[in-house]
Amino acid sequence: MARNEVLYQAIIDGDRMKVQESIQTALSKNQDVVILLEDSMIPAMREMGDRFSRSEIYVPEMLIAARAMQSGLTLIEPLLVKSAHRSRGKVAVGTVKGDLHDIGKNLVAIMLKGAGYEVTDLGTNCSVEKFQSAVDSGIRILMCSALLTTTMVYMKEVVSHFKNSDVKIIIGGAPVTQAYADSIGANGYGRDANAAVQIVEQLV
Ligand code: B1M
Repeated sequence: MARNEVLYQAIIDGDRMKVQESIQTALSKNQDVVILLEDSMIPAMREMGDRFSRSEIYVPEMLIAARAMQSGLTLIEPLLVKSAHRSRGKVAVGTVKGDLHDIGKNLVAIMLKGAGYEVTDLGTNCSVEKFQSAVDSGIRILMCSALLTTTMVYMKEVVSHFKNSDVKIIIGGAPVTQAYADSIGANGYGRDANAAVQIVEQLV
């Protein structure tokens, strides 16, 4: 399906109302919600990153676009989370210490809920202690997200902390790669939110 230009532009413009309107219009025409997400919403955020790299926009514009994106995600979440009758297991998701990016992490949480997992969202800026608190509550699968090259290194600390335990750690985020996951001894790497769910299924 071609990109939904109205939705794409509304995220870039940070126009929350228009984001919601265009999603509703698309859904009323039976357009696929996953395609809207992958072909229009995520590319809009990528475009904002490219503009930021070229110094055409600054942090406030990125933030406004992120809020518009999040308002769209909130609207489509119930459609992505199909009703699961029985819990398939518990996982915790969090963006690592020093990192405030949460859209990718939220998407991972939504997809996991959709696949029937009970998800504890630890939020952003998660220290080892925060991940430990999830483990103390009985969770054995931790999902760590990072969007900055400066914060992805913290994942190594999380992995080291749980090294001699039965806790499984899956990592992901734009700068993260399978090679990095292997190098720090993580149990899995997800290229995107769907891949993250597949890795959890394999571990469970
Ligand atoms: Co920031 N930012 N940002 N930013 N930001 C990036 C990441 C950047 C690439 C932009 C750029 O320069 N082109 C750049 C990082 C460069 C680098 O490290 N190499 C950057 C920078 C530099 C910064 C600041 C340092 C800017 C500054 O202050 N000077 C600052 C850092 C703040 C901090 O965290 N301490 C900053 C701040 C912000 C905002 C707050 C303004 C805002 C975030 C708002 C929010 O999240 N609530 C923001 C935004 C919006 C972006 C971009 C434009 C978009 C990120 C996004 O939401 N993408 C981003 C550019 C880009 O990504 N191209 C950028 C959409 C989202 C769906 O994708 O999160 O990648 P993503 O998630 C994907 C996959 O990565 C994967 O699944 C998702 C798709 O299904 N995934 C996982 C993610 N987590 C996973 C976990 C898994 C598995 C898969 O398993 C556990």
